[in-house]
Amino acid sequence: MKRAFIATLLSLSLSLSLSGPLVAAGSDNVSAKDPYVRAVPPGMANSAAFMQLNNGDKGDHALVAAESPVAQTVELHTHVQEGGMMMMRKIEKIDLPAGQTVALQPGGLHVMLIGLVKELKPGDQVELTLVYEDGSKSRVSAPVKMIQGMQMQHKAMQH
Ligand SMILES: [Cu+2]
Repeated sequence: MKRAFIATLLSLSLSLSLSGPLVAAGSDNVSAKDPYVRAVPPGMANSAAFMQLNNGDKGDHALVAAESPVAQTVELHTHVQEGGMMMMRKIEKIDLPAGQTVALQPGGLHVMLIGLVKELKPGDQVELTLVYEDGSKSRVSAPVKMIQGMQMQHKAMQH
C-alpha cells in the first residue's frame, strides 16, 4: 500500500519534471545582460535603463512592458531622427528575433523611467521587471551608472 503510494508520487514528480522544459520554453529563454540605469542629479524627473536582451529561444519574442519601483511610469522608447535632432518616441514593444541580441543603449532603444520617486546615485541598484508578449516576467537588478550626457549629444550631432 505504502509502496504503491510512493510509486505514484515518483511517477507524478517524473511527469512534472518532464513537463518542466515545455513550461520553460518561450520568453524564459530571453536573458538580460549588462543592465544599467543612468545616474541623474537630484531634481531630475526622468532616467533610462539599458541592457542587452538575448533571445536564446527558437521563436521570436518581444518585450511589451517594464515596471520599476523607482518611477511612476515606465515606458519602452526608441530614438528617431527628426530635422537633425534625436527625439525619443514611445513604442508598444521591442521585437526580440529568435537567436538574436537586441541592444538597449543610449541614443537608441531604452526603458524610460518617468517620474522618479527617488534620486539615482551611482552604485544604487534599480529593480526592473520585464514583461514579455506571452505575459511572462523576468526580474533584473540594474546598477546605476554615470553616463556622459554631453558626449551622447555630440554623437547624435555627428550622426
Ligand atoms: Cu525615453
